[in-house]
Amino acid sequence: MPEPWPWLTLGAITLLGTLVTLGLVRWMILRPLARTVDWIRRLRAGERTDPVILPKGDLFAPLAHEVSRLAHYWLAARAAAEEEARLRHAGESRWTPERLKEQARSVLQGRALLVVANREPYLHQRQGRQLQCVVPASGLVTAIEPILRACGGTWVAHGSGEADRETADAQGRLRVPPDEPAYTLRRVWLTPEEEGGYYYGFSNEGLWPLCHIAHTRPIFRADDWTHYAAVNQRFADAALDEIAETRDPYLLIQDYHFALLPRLIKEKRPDARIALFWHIPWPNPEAFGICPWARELLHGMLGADLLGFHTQFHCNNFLETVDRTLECRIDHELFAINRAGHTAWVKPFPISVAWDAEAPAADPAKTLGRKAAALAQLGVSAEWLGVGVDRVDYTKGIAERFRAIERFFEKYPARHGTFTFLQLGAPSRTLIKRYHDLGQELEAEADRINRRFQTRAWKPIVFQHRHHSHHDILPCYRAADVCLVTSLHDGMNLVAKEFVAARADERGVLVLSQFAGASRDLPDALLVNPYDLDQVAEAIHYALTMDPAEQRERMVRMRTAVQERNVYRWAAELLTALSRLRTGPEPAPVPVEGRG
Ligand code: ADQ
Repeated sequence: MPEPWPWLTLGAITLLGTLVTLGLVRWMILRPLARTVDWIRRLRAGERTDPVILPKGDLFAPLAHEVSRLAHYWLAARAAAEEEARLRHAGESRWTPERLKEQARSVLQGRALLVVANREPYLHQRQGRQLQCVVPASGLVTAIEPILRACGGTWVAHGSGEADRETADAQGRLRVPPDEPAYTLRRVWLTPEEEGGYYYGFSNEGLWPLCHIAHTRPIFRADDWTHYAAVNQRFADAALDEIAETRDPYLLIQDYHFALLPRLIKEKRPDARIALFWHIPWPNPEAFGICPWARELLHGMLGADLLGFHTQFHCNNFLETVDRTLECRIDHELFAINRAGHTAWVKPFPISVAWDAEAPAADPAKTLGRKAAALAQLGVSAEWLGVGVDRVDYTKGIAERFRAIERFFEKYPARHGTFTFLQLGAPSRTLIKRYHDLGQELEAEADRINRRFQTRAWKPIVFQHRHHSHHDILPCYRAADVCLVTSLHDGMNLVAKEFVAARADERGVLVLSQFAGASRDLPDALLVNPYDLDQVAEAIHYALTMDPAEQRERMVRMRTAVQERNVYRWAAELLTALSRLRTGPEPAPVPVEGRG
């Protein structure tokens, strides 16, 4: 008879093993599966619920991660569909990223789309040993990206990030956005001399002051022009390379950096539909005429099928400038310019900002708390808060704004100690002396005015001379009683519209320069001439004492305007107008028998 012990031991071990295995299966497989199934069921039932997060190293963690991502996209798609349905039901015609995507798809019908802009939508920087992908704060990226995300395509831009080369292939290409690749970014490499001549020189010391009437003399150097023309050719080569395998591609070219590009591309690819959008003002013919290369610039631009500006006034100036400078046939009724058999159509497209349809209506009572927190953070004690947000640029009228605030305190001594103005100023183009000096000038001007009026607990102006994220800027917009936009000249000015979009509490007053394109879209702002310091000072006083009902009425009307004409509508209208143009040679007139 064998001893019973070994059998008993074996039996016990087997039982224990089975129990442990069952426990493990239950703990590691069945439990997470049951949680995931329950979560998916609740999602399907329309409950908003947090995703299942499994501990690192868990067998199902990668699966749960992927399912969570899938659910995230599904939720976003459902929210968009619900929003679309809601808008259709309400008979509204609000533009959303989803609606833009649909429109872009139906316009393009599978044809290639190419965007050319100096600024890239993603740039790579080094942070210690790590590479960091940065999305520059830019209205252009907000406007154009949804189209490329929806339809694919290519964005050609100057590769300006310090780690850009390491993250692109030999042709300078990479797929973006990094976490959800949808389109190609093609980076064009420039030498420091090329960048100096094309970007800092001709574009920003020449064309920028030429197009803005801000009393800063443009500087035109022959070397800069040579670089400008050569870099335009470099971008044209890259664009032609990208559309080589396609038929009837669409090109959206952005801004004054690329005036020569439309012609360079059209000559090689007459089948391409080309739009050039000019983001800055167009001056009158006399002002533009001082540019030694005025004819070349206009000839280059007229290679486009569609030329877009922010306002009708800029379109009028452009037509008149062409009329006085080049030999061509102009249809003043249709805003069409025919030069050597090719027609370019000129049209206004007022750019705007994104509109967050999800943002809940804010409680005005909370605005007071926000303002108190903002003032405490600035270390001042005051009753009212004003805000200004700009790139430090002489066209933005920041020095004039500071002097108008000084005038306000001269005129209204009772307001000393009660109003503080916060100026966020992002350093910009600092390699150009005029811009470098302006930063210092503004700091000195703020100090001078502060010394005149400040007390121990209060000062009139807080100037924060650095870049801020949109996350930092938003609370300032929301806390302010008044926002000052006093550009001496501005194509549109997105800050004015950002301020309005941020005021879900329907409070706050916008003081806006009559020389900014935005003044056409926002007549309910307090419109001022920024050179008239007394008028701006009075506008500040009026804003701070405005009856809350009037404040609300004005803000509600401005919010409706920005919501209806948001940036998605801008992009959709540009693309749709381009698709509807008749391109190619003009049709011959109907022949009449017997007439030669
Ligand atoms: P910009 O002259 O750059 O654009 P603007 O329209 O005012 O001017 O837009 C500036 C953007 O930069 C805004 O989104 C703003 O929030 C951001 N910004 C400003 N100050 C900042 C700071 N301190 N830190 C971080 N971000 C800051 C050109 C034309 C305009 C035209 C736009 C779009 O000159 O007239 O409206 O293009 O076409």
